[in-house]
Amino acid sequence: MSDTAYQFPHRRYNPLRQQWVLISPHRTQRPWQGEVNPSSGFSDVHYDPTCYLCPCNERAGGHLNPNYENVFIFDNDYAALLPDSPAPQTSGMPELLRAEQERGRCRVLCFHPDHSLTVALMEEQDILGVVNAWVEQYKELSANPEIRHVQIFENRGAMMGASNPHPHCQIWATEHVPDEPALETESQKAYKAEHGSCLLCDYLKTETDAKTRIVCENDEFLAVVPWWAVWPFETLVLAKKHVGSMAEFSDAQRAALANILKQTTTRYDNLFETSFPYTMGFHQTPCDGEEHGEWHFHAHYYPPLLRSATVRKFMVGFEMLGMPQRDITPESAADRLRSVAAVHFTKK
Ligand code: H2U
Ligand code: ZN
Repeated sequence: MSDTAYQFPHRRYNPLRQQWVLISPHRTQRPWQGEVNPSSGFSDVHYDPTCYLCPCNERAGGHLNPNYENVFIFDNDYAALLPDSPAPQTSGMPELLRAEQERGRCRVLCFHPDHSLTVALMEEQDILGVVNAWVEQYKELSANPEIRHVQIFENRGAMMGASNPHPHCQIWATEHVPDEPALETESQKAYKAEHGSCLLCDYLKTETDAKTRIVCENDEFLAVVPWWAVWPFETLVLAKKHVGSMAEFSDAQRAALANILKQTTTRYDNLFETSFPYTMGFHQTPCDGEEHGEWHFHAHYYPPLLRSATVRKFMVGFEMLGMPQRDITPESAADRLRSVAAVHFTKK
């Protein structure tokens, strides 16, 4: 497809989610009289006595946080999953009303004792400490025979529903593989069976050759606005070597992951000179006891902002009832993320 063809509505295929996305580049021209969200500013509060994640503070249920100095991990006081929830009573129920037991664990991981920091503002060495903690958590939780999948994710900013600005992520370990990674497993397996190669290794090569959607990279990781991006400034961070999970990372890959996360979030912040909101998370090998040679480690960033720090994209209307749609092309989004400074604007 030539560059001019991108100017007209067309649809693109996402082979990981087996889903089409409608691209309507001209629609950003339309006037906006809808909601304008307050922009997410930066905090200069390093310790907040009312924050339930700051060191030495009290959490729900009277738990006291230690005076932690780097990362701090605890079981979520409002866990969505419990290790010992019993099977629901289903005998005699109509066939269409299915339910299953779902045991699991939910943890919260604080990245740093400083309440004001974000990944973009943290020192790379401290982000490496977070990466090491993720690896340990993934290893520990996936060794549990009742756990089939470990989802590590971060909700950043009030716009994405984060309940607290203190830098943290969540870890949900579940008895079943959730729908998104289950779909990606199926897609990667089917691709490997058909082509004899890895879907994301082949995609990585395609993007490296094309160059137009690359945002940033280092020796071990590549960040691109994927061909099939749904969110305006969505990025996909791909391991350059075929590796299924963090558990297999070398020291160089751990350090490089810390680096690419800082690079990506810095560019996000620089785009609208704001603390850029997003949901991000890692997709990696399920721990369901099966061989998963098809799995290729990656991270998805799903940020909601569209045209400024205050106007977000809504997934409503046609997108809820038909299919996802985007207004700016992935190529122009990548171009904009590439052209902002690589160094954080507040630290110039
Ligand atoms: P989010 O900002 O992504 O919502 O994560 C914060 C989590 O912290 C949330 O899942 C938990 C909430 O249940 N939490 C506690 O475990 N203890 C508390 O005292 C408050 C919040
Ligand atoms: Zn705090």
